[in-house]
Formats: sequence, structure tokens, C-alpha cells
Amino acid sequence: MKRIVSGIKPSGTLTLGNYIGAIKRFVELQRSMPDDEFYLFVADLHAITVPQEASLLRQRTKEVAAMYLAAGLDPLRTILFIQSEVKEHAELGYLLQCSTYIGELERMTQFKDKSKKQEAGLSTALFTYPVLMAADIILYDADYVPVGDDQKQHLELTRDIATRFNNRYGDFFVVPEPLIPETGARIMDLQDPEKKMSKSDESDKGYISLFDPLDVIRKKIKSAVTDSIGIVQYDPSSQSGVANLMNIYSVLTDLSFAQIEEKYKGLGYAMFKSDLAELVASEIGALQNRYQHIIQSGELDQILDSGRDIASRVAYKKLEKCKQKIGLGRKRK
Ligand code: ATP
Ligand code: LTN
Repeated sequence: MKRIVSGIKPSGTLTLGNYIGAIKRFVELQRSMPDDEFYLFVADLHAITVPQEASLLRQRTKEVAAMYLAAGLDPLRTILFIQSEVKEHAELGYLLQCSTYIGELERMTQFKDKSKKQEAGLSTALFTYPVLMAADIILYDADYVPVGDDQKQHLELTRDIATRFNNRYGDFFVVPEPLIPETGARIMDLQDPEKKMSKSDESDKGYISLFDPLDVIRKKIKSAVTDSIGIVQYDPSSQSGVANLMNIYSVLTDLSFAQIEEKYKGLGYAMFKSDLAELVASEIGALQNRYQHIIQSGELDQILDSGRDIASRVAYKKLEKCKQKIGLGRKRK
């Protein structure tokens, strides 16, 4: 039996990028791997690496959990929990910092990008964040970690940290493999297709929120930046905007790029965008309906309580053994 672990930060509204790159994928994996175990958490400790308003953070934490379920995650087969409710994550994060080099963290492109945007008041935790992410994963001996393309480097670091620990203290952590989808691993900003669609972007025109009204979603797709070539074809180097829309189209319909090209041959962008707008609106519309049902049902708290209890038991055992390996505390008899 394999174990699959992943998380999403409640740091802003969930976007179509999160849905396609992570949430939808997770649900598909759950369907295609019926004998395996799924741990999924809301990474609230990661969200506070940048300032968050307390009541909003609490609200978003629940939103993310409910959205996972709305996307079709089976609560009976998923250990769904909130990261900060399992205190072992933070504790293992500290222990792993002792096996991580400053130079490794300085090389993380996400940190470099985020610190460029904000000069003053950068938190230490934003810098050490990938170590906490490593802890989130190896605490559960994850075999696979489904993530978007932007997390690849963090996963490589996780593998290095786990391997280093194993070399130093003897085989102890499973070294995890990333699972990055072939299509949809990096959905780009609709207004600037050179940039990743991001929930923490200042302008909301470039991203589609899973909570946007459906007519706003349609409008955003229709006004997405394209080019003057006018042919629906997959060529990310000269038609990055169209390539991005084709990615979204392909993930939502399962059509290949060649099939999409064929379908819109001689038809131009207006028809293609209009069809895509309907596809996205209908997918998100269904998601929003299920979300409303879940948020109102009161079931969510029970699911999160039970997730927390199961995850805590597993995490406690692993962490105790880890501390023994390192030589912390008194020896267990
Ligand atoms: P931020 O943009 O604020 O850094 P984020 O959305 O990247 O936040 P998370 O919420 O932690 O950060 O991301 C959750 C998951 O969604 C990760 O697996 C990430 O790789 C994936 N993801 C995020 N943005 C995209 C995107 N534009 N395309 C595909 N996958 C994405
Ligand atoms: N760092 C990720 C979110 C995240 C995560 C994890 C993903 C935190 N812990 C563990 C997979 C496994 C992000 O910013 N997208």
C-alpha cells in the first residue's frame, strides 16, 4: 500500500490553477489508486509565513477543506485535517532544520521571487518554509506527493533532507516522489501568460477564483490575453496565452492539443474562448453547488476532527522514533 500526501495553503482565494494543478488531480489519483492511502491537509502554518488576518485565515482554512470535498474527495478514504492541529509538523520542521543548509534554502526560487516582491519585514519562516514542507511529507512516510510544477524544487529539497537524515542516522524516512501532471501543472495568469496564475496576485483579472460568480468567470476567459496570429494551435513559445487556454481546455475535456486544434481549425479565437468560458463556468458552477451543500451540512467539522485524530496518532509515533534516533530526551525502555 502506498501513501499519498499533499497540502494547500489557505493564503488567499483558491484559483483555477490550484484546482487543475492540485485538487482535481488529487481526486483523480484517489479514483485510480483504490488501495492506497491519502493524507491531505490545509497548510495553515504555511499561510502565516506572510501576514494574515486571523478571522479571514480561519474562514479560508475551512473553505479549502470544504473545496477538497466539493471536488469529489472521498472522506472515507482521505485523512483530511488542518496542519496546525497536528503539532508534530512544527516539531519535525525544527528537527529537520538542523539537517538543512542555509545555502540550500537560499537557492529556492519561490523564496527568491517572493522576497524580491517584498523588501522589508520578510519573516524567517518564509525562508525556512520548505523545511516545514519537507516535515509535512516525511512525517507520514509519503511515497507520492501530487503538486503543481512550482513545487518541484521543494520536493527535490525534501528528498535531499530525507536522504541526508537517513545517511546520518540510519534508514528512517521514506524518500518521496513528486507526482506532477503532464498537462495543467502550471496554469498561467490570464493577463500575463508568462507568469503563474497565483492567488496572492494583487490584481484579480489574471486569475479565476473558484468562488467567482459564473458570469465573471466567463468574462475573464473571454478577455484573456492572446495574440494577433489568430490560429488555435499549441505553441507556448510564440502563443503563450492560447497555449495556456488550451491547457485548461485539455484538462477539462480530456481532448489532446491536436484534437483541439482540429476542432477549431479556421474558427479563430472568439468561438474557442466562448466554448472554454462555458466549460470552465460549468465545472466551477458544479463545484460551487457541492461546496455550498458541504459548508452548510456541519459534516465538515466531524471529518476534520477524525482526520486530526488519525493523523496525530501516526505523526506522534513517527516523531517519537525520530527523536530517539537523534538522541533527544531519555532513552525509551
Ligand atoms: P501562491 O500563489 O500564493 O504562492 P499557491 O497557490 O502556489 O500560492 P498553494 O495553495 O500552496 O500555493 O498551492 C497548492 C497547490 O496548487 C500546489 O500543489 C501548487 O503547485 C498548485 N498550484 C498553485 N498554482 C498553480 C498553477 N497556477 N497551476 C497549477 N498548479 C498550481
Ligand atoms: N508549499 C506548498 C503547499 C504545501 C505542500 C506541503 C504541498 C505545504 N506543505 C506538503 C505538498 C506537500 C505550496 O506552497 N504550494
